[in-house]
Amino acid sequence: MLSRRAVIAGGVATLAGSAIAARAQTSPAETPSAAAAPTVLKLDRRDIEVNGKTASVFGIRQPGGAFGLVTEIGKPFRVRVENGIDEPSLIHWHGLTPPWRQDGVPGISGPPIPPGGSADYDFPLRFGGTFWMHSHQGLQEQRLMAAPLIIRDSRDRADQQEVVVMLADFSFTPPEQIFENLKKSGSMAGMAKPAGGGKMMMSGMKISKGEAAAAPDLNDVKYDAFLANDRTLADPEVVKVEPGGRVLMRIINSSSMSAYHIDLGQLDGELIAVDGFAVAAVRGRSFPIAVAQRLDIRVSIPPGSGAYPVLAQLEGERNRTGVVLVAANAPVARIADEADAPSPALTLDLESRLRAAEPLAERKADRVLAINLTGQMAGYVWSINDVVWDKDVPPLPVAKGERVELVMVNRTPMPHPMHLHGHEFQVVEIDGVRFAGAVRDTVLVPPGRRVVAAFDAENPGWWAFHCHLLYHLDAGMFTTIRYV
Ligand SMILES: [Cu+2]
Repeated sequence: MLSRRAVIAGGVATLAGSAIAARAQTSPAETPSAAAAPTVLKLDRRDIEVNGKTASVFGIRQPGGAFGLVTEIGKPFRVRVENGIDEPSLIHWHGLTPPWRQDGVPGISGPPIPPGGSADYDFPLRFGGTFWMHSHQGLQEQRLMAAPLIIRDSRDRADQQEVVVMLADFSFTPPEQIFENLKKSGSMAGMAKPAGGGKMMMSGMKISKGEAAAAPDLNDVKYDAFLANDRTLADPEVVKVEPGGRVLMRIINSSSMSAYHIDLGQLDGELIAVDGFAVAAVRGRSFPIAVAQRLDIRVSIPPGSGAYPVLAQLEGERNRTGVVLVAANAPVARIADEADAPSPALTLDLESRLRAAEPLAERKADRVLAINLTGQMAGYVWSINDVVWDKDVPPLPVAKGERVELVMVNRTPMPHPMHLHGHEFQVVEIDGVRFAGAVRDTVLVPPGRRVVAAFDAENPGWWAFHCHLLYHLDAGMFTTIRYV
């Protein structure tokens, strides 16, 4: 079944003439100069092995085989995406601030790329850090159409090794079937449970903070495996590191629906950036990561030989995945893919402690937008301000140059990681307490909580703003802002 967004996007492509439209994604003002050839990123199918079985998934690779892109600040983002799969696709540069026509959201920034077609991108990079790229077309992200996007900058150090860890949730069930099952089981859950109990929550219903925090609804989808760089703990990636050395872990949660607790085990870590943006360093051995977020964690490797698993445990469950850092050829013991005990749900405890290294300028909001996160498991209906997205929903009003505050209040029993396209925002309030929180692009809003994010409207265009849980966004927890 085609998803609603695929249908919308398909409509646009048909109107514009898909082959021409895909090439027209770069406006004349942004035409790549002849000076440097673009980096080619090819979308294709590939096989990986999961739980002893072969799985056909998507991938985003350069002709040499590298996944995604590593570039550096000062270079333009000059990329050609070639669609080598047998369906339309479009790639979003998660966390970057391109001109809106290059943002990679079908039906909003432009049409999808038809099979065999390509699209060119060329824009300046405003900042460095750990980002990622993923398909915004239909449910392709669940089939691993995602890759790292690393922009090196002056924060990176020559004496530090970098390890990129991409987390993903994996199912042998096709995503379209997962979505259908959610709609069916959601409606059955709705019939079986009284309103306000379990997964049945009418939108707009008031829930107290304590009540919601007591029993959040987690993990709609039961996955077959959790992957770190495409592998499970049965055969994890083993990375050689220097005894006594420093390692920057760039952790990217590319999962469709799953949040984790990063567990550094015996290693001391320092969280130095979230979603690419520097924060005042936070020391620790455990850090939460919601869907679509990134954590840059610097770890110190002890002297001598040793094997150091860096694990990601699914919130609310025992399942885990991860990689192993190995110094001086230490033997690597088999790590169980389940922890001894379930982990707690993610909270805002870390978020409320984060402080941006470079906060937005102090400024009163010119515009405050109420964003109620609404919906219900019955029928799997998810919405913003009780409106299920379709292309006719009017964009939220914003004017160029304004300081805008998004007041997000979660009126459902599920956590929602909210992502704004085209702008970095700053977390400036949690439940009435103002503070100069992290600058980032995705923030978790747990059930019953209120999170306020501020941004400056300095990148005119039409931008998506949505829950990053794939099936929530596809079900309609999605809206847009538009200004020129
Ligand atoms: Cu959601």
